[in-house]
Amino acid sequence: MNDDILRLLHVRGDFLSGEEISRQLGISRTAVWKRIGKLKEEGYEIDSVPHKGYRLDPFPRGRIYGWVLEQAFEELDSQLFDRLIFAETLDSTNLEIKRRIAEGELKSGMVAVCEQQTAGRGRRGRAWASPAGSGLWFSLGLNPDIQPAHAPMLTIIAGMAVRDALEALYGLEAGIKWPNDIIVGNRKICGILTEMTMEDLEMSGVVVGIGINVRPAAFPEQLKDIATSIQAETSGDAPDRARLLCQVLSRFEHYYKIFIQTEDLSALHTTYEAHCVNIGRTVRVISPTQEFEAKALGIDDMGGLRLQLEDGTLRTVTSGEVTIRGVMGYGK
Ligand code: BT5
Repeated sequence: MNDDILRLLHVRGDFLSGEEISRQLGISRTAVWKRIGKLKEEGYEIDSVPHKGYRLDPFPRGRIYGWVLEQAFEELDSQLFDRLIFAETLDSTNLEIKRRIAEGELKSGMVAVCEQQTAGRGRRGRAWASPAGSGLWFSLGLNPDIQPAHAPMLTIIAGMAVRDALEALYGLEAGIKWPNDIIVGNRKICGILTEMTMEDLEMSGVVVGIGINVRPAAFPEQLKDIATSIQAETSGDAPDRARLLCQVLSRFEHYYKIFIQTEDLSALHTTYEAHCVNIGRTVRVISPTQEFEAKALGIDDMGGLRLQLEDGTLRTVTSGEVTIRGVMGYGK
């Protein structure tokens, strides 16, 4: 928390008069008033009541407060994640975790969260729209003792964790679109980007980046028919992002412990398939070398999508673009 007025209001936890703030900080009351106005403009939810003073909303929805996140993270008492990093603005939380890994800061697991990303990333160099106040943009840094080829399975686990959290907290019927999208009503509410970091030809860490749209945002025109958010789907209050983060982390940890025992999805693929929207539908697979349609049957223990071609041939794809007619604007 870099603003001393915010710190005072947070510590107080109730109304604090302008006079008291001006006394404690040694600035004039006009200066206090002006700075409060600026903080409000920046999105801090501060109540001003005549004769009582100012109070910071204890349940802020419009923006993420670092100390609220920290408190929720401590209460989570995770065995996997030992560190939380919060910054107002980052280029990308995936890049932030990669920098921390390069600095040797990764122990068991770390989490980086920010309010806005200036260079949010999707797969294959695509951009991820990450404006302030509208999403939960975060990345997990992990150090699993697994083969690098198995790291992409963490995308599957993260998808399951986000889906569970959306259902548990908001009653949303979210589906997983293999491999890395979470959708609600045919629109994308969350995307996942898993990357590896290497050092001396060894895997030095895995970064799982998760972007969840929380509130409707001024998205670029081309996303209007593709994207949705928790608030748009629930018509409720703006979701509490600290709570959402902790719910996803706790579900992730649950599935991660199961995954790490066998280093595959043998104990998880049935649960995954129950929520995977591809299953039973005709999908179009687009790879750099070919394009074909097939029926999706399920996933295998390595997280690949099992397919049946029109002539009955069975095939498994491990990566690539897979579209489903009518989902996320495809084929409309
Ligand atoms: C993804 O890529 O879906 C992975 C997105 C991962 C984002 C998180 S946020 C925290 C962490 N830090 C990062 O820098 N990234 C991760 P892909 O499957 O390639 O989908 C990208 C496509 O989704 C874009 O080309 C757009 O069509 C669409 N898109 C972009 N922003 C979106 C948004 N906010 N909501 C829904 N769709 C979006």
